[in-house]
Amino acid sequence: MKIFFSTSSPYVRKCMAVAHELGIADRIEKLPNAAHAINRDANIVKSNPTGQVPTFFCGDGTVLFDSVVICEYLDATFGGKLFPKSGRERWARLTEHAAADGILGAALLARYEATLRPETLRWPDWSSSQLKKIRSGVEWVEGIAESLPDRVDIGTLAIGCALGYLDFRFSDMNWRSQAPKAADWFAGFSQRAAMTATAPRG
Ligand SMILES: N[C@@H](CCC(=O)N[C@@H](CS)C(=O)NCC(=O)O)C(=O)O
Repeated sequence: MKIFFSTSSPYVRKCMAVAHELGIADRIEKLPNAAHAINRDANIVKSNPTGQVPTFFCGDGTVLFDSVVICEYLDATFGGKLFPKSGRERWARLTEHAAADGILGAALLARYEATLRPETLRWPDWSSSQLKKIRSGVEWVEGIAESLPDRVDIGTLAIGCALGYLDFRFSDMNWRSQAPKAADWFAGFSQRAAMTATAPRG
């Protein structure tokens, strides 16, 4: 198995954290690439029309994207313990996954605005609206924080990666002051081997 990888991508991190929890991370070869929202990497585009990381090669010719699909594929193929199979538990965990990815989507857009868009073309209302989305996502996580302890599943892994990305790229936001219960949970969860092994860099 192979993955177009990045040490700074929270979506790649989520896939690799899932792989670590399933005990198969060392079976995934990390492929270098130059994923970039403006200067797209044609080599990724050959396999994934979005040109984004993560892009995953199953080893039998199948290519998977995006991270939501890759995470569920890994779990279904190598253990089946991180995604509940059916019922309310499943929808709850998938909704947590979506909330975490919602935080990340807004965070990435805000970052691109601040780092990629030429300064003269920047639109402050755009950035502040993405920051509001991040904040309402964090508030949502705080609302379910009492359900997080003692769970290792796609919901907690995705939320852990999203909060970790805020620490990595948006430390000025001080999300912990807005979400003290989630912060307490995150302090412990981020010490899991799957989280320390995938901590963002770059
Ligand atoms: N929805 C995608 C998002 C992936 C994504 O945004 N990846 C970023 C890196 S964190 C990327 O490849 N950016 C380059 C681009 O957008 O072209 C997923 O869940 O995998």
